[in-house]
Amino acid sequence: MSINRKVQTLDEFTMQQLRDFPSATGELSRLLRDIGLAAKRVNVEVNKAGLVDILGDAGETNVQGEEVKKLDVYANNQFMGVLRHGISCAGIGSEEIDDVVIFDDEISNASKYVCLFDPLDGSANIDVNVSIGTIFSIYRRVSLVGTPATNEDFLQPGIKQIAAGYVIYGSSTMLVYATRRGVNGFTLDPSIGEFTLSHPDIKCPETGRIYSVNHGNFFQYTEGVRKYINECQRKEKSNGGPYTQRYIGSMVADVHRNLIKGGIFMYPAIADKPKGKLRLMYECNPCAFIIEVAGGKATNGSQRMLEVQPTSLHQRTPFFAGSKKMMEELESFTM
Ligand code: AHM
Ligand code: MG
Repeated sequence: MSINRKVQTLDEFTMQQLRDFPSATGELSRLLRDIGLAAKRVNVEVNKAGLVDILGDAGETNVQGEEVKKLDVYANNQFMGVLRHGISCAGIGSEEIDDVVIFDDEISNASKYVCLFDPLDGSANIDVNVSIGTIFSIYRRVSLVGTPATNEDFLQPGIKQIAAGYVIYGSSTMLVYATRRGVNGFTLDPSIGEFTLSHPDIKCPETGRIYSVNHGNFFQYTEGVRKYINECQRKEKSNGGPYTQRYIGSMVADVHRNLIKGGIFMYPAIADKPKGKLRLMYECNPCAFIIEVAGGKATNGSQRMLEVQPTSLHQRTPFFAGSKKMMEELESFTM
């Protein structure tokens, strides 16, 4: 059997990147490999979710006061377990866990990174066979390597991310991650069980025709946001309009589509969620980082998302992200 040398796996890709930086230790590559491994395990369970008795509520509420589905718990445990047993992560913060988990053993204390993740985003879509995802974010510790990680290591503004990415469990399973050098997408090839480079050097189109927002909340949005949505609907054909509304309810899927095709994603503040619904550390910052590296823009409505100084692990924020020109168009109505 001939080997297709054009196919580059996630491991091969990260190793190759390492070669360009002979002084690099390989810790980030190992961390990404660990995340890829956990993603593959979660993917297996997500794919058979309709078959086995893993659906339904686990009978717990998470720290946000929301119902926890069994797959959320499974995904959380997989990511936490793989990172704990790996050698490249000093601790984690998870949307499913109240406080950070500091691994505090000799090997973990010697690693320079901490990781934050939303193990399974789009929980409302789990039991209806709609795409869901995992989102992750990697920071370099500010505490001394060799000692246990601290809370401060996690509460860093998004601009400090070393890498961020997501896994989308959809019609195919993809892992997309960004470092400052670029955004690359890998599709899971089930025949060899490896993520393979399928979308090298992703760039977010400068403009697009898709706007993604929960229309049901329309009358709760600020006047500026409502005016912008009206503008999306009224745009003249000669001006690329009218735009198309697409909203899956799994941020990873919405952001991924808009990243590839061009578009804007919005989750503004609403009456009963005055700070928005999405979490700064687990959802918005990683997506903002990816979108920015790909050439797009991301804000909380008044400030660049990545510059927001976090004050608590689970804090929520309004979120707007996407193609640069569409974001500027939005800002002309809201800022
Ligand atoms: P989750 O973390 O409970 O899954 O919630 C986050 C999800 C996002 O993926 C999605 O964009 C949003 O919630 C949808 O919320 P809504 O149904 O209010 O539009
Ligand atoms: Mg989530």
